Amino acid sequence: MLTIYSSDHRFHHGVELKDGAVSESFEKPARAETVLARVMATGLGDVVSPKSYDRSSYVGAHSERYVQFLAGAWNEWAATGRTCQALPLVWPVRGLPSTEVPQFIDGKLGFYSMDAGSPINAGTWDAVCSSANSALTGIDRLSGGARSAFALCRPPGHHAGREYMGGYCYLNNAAIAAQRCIEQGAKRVAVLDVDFHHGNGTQDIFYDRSDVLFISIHGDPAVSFPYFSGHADERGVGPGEGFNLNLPLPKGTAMSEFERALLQAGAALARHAPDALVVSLGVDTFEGDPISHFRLRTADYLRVGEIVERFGVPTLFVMEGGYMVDEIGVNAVNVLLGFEG
Ligand code: SP5
Ligand code: ZN
Repeated sequence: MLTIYSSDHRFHHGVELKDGAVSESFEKPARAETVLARVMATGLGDVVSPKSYDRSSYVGAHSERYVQFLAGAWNEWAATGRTCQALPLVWPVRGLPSTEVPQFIDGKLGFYSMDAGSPINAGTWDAVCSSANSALTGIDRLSGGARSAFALCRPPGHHAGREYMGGYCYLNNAAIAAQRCIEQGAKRVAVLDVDFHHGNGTQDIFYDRSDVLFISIHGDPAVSFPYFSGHADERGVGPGEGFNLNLPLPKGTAMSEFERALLQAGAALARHAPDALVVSLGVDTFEGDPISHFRLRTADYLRVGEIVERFGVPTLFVMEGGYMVDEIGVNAVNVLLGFEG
């Protein structure tokens, strides 16, 4: 299987607020390096750099004004004299009346985010583009006839909605790839999200559409991030009704229950009969993950890949979360090796 990877991800590295203090983000450069090292060590296949794409390729999944905001956010922040990372600290929640975009960067950061989990520094935009471009290059390989590809994206994307960042995500790499697939003529696409966290951003982007089926298996939002989406009764709206499938699972879920959900996802996928499948591949379902609550083991990831292969659809794997840095390489690549058979 071909891997698409850019070392430009290193330009992005941030902090997060945890237990009342600022510390290095769990979402750090070593994550992608570990996965790449494992791709090479196992001889999974060639590794290529992403092609470059115009930023208009991100519009569709995202709004034009959000893409513009992201591209310019660091410069607007730095123009105020600050050299620290940019983080939002105020949000337009229920009850606050204004829906206008603020003129000042501190207000814009809140307007275009869901949490304080996506810091922006001088290199963030370049890294974010390289990540989205990896997914775009991957989907173009599928259009060119490949049966599968692996976009080793960093930063991840599935928490980023049409007009917001959050949860370590900025551009929704999987959604951008799925959207391109449709624009290039596919009638139906599916996104299957197996990251521990609900893919709220991908859901947001495709919620009113019937051409892109979104399925997410994740920790029950009653007790897990992102808390405000991912319930089973979120099924899509308007023409999109019935094309959003959430499969929340309790804390402590191990492979037997996870596998049952995967097979349920497979049945829904078969009914949709997509031309292509994008898998949002998070491995924070691992038993040792520092921020999540499932109990998958290293060998289970081979089985996940095997099951996805049996769906019989050309598949682009897009890297999402996974924070036990010593293990994410083996676990992510096990999915790909399981798929290869
Ligand atoms: C892409 C992705 O996996 N994003 C996840 C973002 C999660 N952000 C909030 C995590 C809060 C978890 N707090 C648990 C602390 C355990 N010591
Ligand atoms: Zn996650």
